[in-house]
Amino acid sequence: MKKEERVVLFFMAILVLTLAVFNFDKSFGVNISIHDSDNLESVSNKVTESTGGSRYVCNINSLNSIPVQDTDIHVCGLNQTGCCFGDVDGNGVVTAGDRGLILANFGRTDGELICRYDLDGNGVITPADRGYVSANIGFCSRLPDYQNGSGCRRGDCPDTRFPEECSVPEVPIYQISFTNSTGTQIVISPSIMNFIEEISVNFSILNIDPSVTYEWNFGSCFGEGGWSEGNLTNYIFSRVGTQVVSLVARNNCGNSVAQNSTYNVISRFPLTPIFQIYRQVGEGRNGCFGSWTPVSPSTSYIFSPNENIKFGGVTSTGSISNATWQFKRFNSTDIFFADGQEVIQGFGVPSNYSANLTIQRIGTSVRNSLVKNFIVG
Ligand SMILES: [Ca+2]
Ligand SMILES: [Ca+2]
Repeated sequence: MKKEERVVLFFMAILVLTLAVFNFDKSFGVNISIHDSDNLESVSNKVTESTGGSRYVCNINSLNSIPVQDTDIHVCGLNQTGCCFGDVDGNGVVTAGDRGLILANFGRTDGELICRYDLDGNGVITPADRGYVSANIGFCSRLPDYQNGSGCRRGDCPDTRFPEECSVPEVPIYQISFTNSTGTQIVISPSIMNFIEEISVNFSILNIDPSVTYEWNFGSCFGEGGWSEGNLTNYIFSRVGTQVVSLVARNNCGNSVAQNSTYNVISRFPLTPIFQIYRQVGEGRNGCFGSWTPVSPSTSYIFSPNENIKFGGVTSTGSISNATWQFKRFNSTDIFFADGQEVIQGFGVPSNYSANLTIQRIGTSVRNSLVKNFIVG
């Protein structure tokens, strides 16, 4: 099929799905009956998972395991232990003894130590911090914001004394489109999660982060193996049914966001039941039926009682979820059922019969049927 034809078909299908007015199934022969006019239901199943870190937040109360019992950060326990600015040993009072702990930690860079002993909030533990103890001896002042769990420092947020641990990539948002015959990109509505098979579908990240790599995996392998990298890619879905598009965004420190989205891939052909009736040729061996030859109405479908007859519907088109057969004997309540696109059946009672093949479209209750008559006698 030429590219232009594919594009036209694709565009037509989008119209069908968008407007829900025109229905492919209404354009077929007299033997086809339509039981329902539902369209394919959309699939929009997205699952997102992420891995990654954040920035250390200095919280003296939590370091001292003291529950906050009030919105006032100053009231953090019945005995208020740990709440007084400068009481670095947490014994409830600010004394000269607290200076010793600061001295013991001069120059240390661990986040928790900076939190406890960097009393002037400049990011390093130096002799200057001891001066804040001296100035608060005998008092119980509120903790400054750079010690009270606010994550800020003197009103500036975040508290940049603590390095940012590697962040998690933003959840990627992508657009789905295809290119029409004039080279114009046609964006597919996000609410329509159906693709037409054998059409090249474009995926492009909208919130591109240059420091992030994007890896795509497509449910059914095709071409380059069903995967791709980059913020812009395309894929041809070649298998009808439900398929998953998985997108992983990973930054240079290895944190990632993975997102799986499920879509319907629908046949580019309308739902059309087609079947042939076959006569067995010769005798089969080893449990096999032997070979078959198609019979045509011009030679009449006449079979012997109990003769094996093959009803082959594998050439039916469309997004088929299942195929069922009903064989009825004329002027009788006898009815035989069978499942599958191809069945082999014999009939003992000489009579006229009808074979009815019904196929159903994936994800819907849309069914189309084809009936042919044959004779056993
Ligand atoms: Ca103390
Ligand atoms: Ca300091």
